[in-house]
Amino acid sequence: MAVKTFPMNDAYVGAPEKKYTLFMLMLGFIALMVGTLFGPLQSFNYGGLDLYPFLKPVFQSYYQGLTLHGVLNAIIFTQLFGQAIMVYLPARELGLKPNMTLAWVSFWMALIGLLIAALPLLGNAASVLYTFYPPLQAHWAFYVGAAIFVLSSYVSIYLALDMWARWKKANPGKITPLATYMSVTYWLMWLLASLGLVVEALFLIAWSLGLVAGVDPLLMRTLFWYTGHPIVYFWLLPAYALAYTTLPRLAGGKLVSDPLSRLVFLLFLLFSVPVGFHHQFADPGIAPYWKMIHTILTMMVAVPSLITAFTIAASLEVAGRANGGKGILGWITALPWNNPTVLAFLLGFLAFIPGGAGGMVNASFNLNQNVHNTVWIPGHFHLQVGTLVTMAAMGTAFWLIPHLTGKPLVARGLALASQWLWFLGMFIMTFALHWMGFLYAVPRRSHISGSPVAMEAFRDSAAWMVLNIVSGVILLIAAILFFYVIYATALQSRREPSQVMAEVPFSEVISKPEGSSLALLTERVWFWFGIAVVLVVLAYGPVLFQMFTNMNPVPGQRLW
Ligand code: HAS
Ligand code: CU
Repeated sequence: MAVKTFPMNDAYVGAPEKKYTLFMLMLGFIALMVGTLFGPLQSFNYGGLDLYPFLKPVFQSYYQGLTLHGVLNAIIFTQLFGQAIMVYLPARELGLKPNMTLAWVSFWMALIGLLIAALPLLGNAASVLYTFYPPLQAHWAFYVGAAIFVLSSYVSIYLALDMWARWKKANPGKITPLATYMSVTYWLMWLLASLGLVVEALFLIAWSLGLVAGVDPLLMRTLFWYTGHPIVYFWLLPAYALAYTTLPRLAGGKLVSDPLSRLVFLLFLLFSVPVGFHHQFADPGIAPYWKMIHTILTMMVAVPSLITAFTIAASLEVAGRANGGKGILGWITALPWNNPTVLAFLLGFLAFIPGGAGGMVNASFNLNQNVHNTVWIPGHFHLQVGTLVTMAAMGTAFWLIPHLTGKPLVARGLALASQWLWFLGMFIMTFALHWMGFLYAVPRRSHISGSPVAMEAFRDSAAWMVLNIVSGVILLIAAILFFYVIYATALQSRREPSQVMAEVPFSEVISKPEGSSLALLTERVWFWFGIAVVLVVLAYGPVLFQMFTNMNPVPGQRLW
């Protein structure tokens, strides 16, 4: 009888992509950990409690803390998570290895870019917040580091497309497997979406090096939001891909429809980009009809999320009924709430419902006037990226780290507690922020706790402010529990063969792609990519042309 031997001390023999994925993932979680530590300081600020004076001389100001919080959480962590998941899922699904040399190139570019950008950030020479609106001007190293970091994602685009092309060649005429389809459309969307940031980075680098005397703030804002809206789907779609391809199985059921799931990713490819003016409703210099066109296109890009709400809820119902759930709502209690991964997704999606509804308010041209630049907006996006995306990443880490390392999850109870607390903390905080913004117009990105005048002006919102303090404490505890669990898991010396052999828990599907005309239609990826490019040219071309030919350059300022 053949005996199966197992290399106990090297989980990566034959699967070097596991090591790459682990490194990307853990670098992302380190960024998230540092960024998250500044979170409670922000919520305390909106609770009227200013702890920043105690952090001197290490950290200089609220704005430095806010920049670190935004850059590390929203730009660094999210991209690294995408680079881990959206390369690893297709590799496993297709049974192919990514080009490992380039995979490591992307890791080192990300790390080096991050370190270069970190120096001015930590030295308070780049406290320009994560949107870096000129005329605020950071040290050149911040822009150069950020550019190298973002360019590392281009290597990931190549990795995914290369695996897809190899598979296509070996399987002519076949429909691309689902996770790979999601990865391909995701990376193509990012290829198109990132162009704004790349062009803006060229201007900002030249400006900060003194090669040009000024840049046009409106043009820079427009280039930023060209990327800045679709970037939110760049953060979201790895969470969606995991929700489609693994959550139904983890919950004990099946994905209801493969073709419908493809359609979702195709719609994101088409509509993610030509919508950026919904961040610029208050900006002068863009005619209202262009803003209205972007409002309509924004409503289009909510459609794939509404389809997702249907498909994921239906798949969860299948799971709940398979687990013995009866009646109209009995399937919900029959879901495996005691599985920390499933729990994280369920709670994350629950938060995404009000977050999505708030997004529609923001996108409605005229309603936006009531909430723009108030703390309603951070309330909105902490439900979206701070809750769903982050919880999907945390929940996935609970099976992925054991899968990659062969080391079993430690302290499962604490893992569960971390997710309940994270959800509770985010829910309380975002609830308070929405009302403070809506009822009292409390401004976002403002060091109100450091200003007696502001505290007096917003006295009426004191009850909501208390909730911010409470949520900051809860979130801090949640973060400590979560990071303890993942580091204790990854750093232990125990490995279990069963964990290393475990497959990615890909879901089975009920409605398959074979024979589906919808699936065939979505398979023409390059055609759809071409349509996406045309949409972008139509929605942005004339406005950008006008801006590029009427620039009003201004010199840089350092206001902090
Ligand atoms: Fe947003 C501002 C509009 C989605 C992130 N957004 C922001 C900012 C960020 C952000 C970071 O139109 C601030 C930028 C800054 O610094 O200035 N957003 C939208 C719209 C959507 C949307 C229409 N946003 C997101 C996502 C984000 C994100 C996703 C991150 C990941 N947003 C705006 C607008 C602004 C804005 C304006 C500018 C405001 C201003 O004035 O500055 C839509 O994509 C939302 C669609 C979502 C839905 C929800 C579907 C529900 C689902 C859950 C199903 C539940 C299940 C649970 C399955 C329609 C999928 C079952 C559970 C059981 C227990 C059974
Ligand atoms: Cu947006």
